[in-house]
Amino acid sequence: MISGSKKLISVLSQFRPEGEIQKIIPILSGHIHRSYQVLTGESGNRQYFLQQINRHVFQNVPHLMENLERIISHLHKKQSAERERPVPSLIVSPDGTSFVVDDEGDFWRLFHFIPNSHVLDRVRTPEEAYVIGQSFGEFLNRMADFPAPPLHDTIPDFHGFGNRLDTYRNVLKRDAFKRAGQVQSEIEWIETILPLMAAWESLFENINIPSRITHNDTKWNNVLFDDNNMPICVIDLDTVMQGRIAYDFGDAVRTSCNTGQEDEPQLEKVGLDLTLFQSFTKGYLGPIRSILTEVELDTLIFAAQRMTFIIGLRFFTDYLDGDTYYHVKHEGHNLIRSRAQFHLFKSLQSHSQEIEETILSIWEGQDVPV
Ligand code: GN1
Ligand code: MG
Repeated sequence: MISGSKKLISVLSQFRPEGEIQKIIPILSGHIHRSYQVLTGESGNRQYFLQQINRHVFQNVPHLMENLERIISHLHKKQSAERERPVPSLIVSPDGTSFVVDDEGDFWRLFHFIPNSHVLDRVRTPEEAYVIGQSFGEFLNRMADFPAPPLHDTIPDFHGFGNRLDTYRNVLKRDAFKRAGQVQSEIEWIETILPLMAAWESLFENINIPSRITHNDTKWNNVLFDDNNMPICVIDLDTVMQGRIAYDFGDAVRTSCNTGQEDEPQLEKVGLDLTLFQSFTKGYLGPIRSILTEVELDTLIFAAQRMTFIIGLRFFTDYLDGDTYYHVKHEGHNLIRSRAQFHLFKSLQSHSQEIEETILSIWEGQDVPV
């Protein structure tokens, strides 16, 4: 029995997947695209991963897909040179393109679903934090010799603080949904943090931080695991472009080393888990030891605070703006997410000494438990 709309089936058939379509199962974990697992073949034993690309977030989908094809091809070459590990792979439609456009102008793509794979529902153990760190570190290492020409910026100035602040200020001024009145204490708190953020930004601009290809969306659920809970590969490659290691490290700490979920409403459950942080950092720094510069190392110390504030500000902005960017489960979801991020930011601030000591002692090779 097929569950799924006519639209999905018509899009899928343009890719000519092998076997008859048996089942289309929505996957609800991402905040941006619409994703589905597709089972085909007599017993539904062939699997695909279908995505409707969010074209409001990614405004030049042909550029995005050109990047993705080049990144996947690079990772495939690395994979055959190293150990045998699957990487995501795209299905090319019979007319030779890796995406199709439907009659409403929406873009779709189809991947092979990596068999027996899953993402964690959260990071619970130091071992998990370690291998997530290692996976993102290895990813950076593999992309370090990515050949010219440069990748397109799929979202311009994606992690730029000035950019995010300008958007916030404009949205707040407009207050189109009349929500600002209820969140005055957050608005006032944000103002108190801005000088610190501005100081970090001017440091970022004035020191010579190498710009390199980074993942830019290093959430723990962008690492795929096998049935033995071993990592398979890094997924969600849409924001892979020029960036800073601090963006990747900071966003991964924000998501993988939090005692609570990203949208935890009970703030007392949210905070930095130092044990997970130690293991994550140990896993992360290993594979990038040969490429990380001293200057980059210094930026890691405030990276988690910077990214947590920026993502919190993005959730908060989207709340004020009527929830148009992130998928939400209910009204107020973005506000809950932003409050959890701001709370985590405070926890990171209160642990800044331990964060610095952990990073430096792992870097200097002193033993820190996994
Ligand atoms: C989005 O696609 P997803 O859910 O992995 C967002 C990230 C945010 C994240 C917050 C393109 O990531 O920047 O950190 O939500 N991706 C984009 O959970 O905006
Ligand atoms: Mg994503």
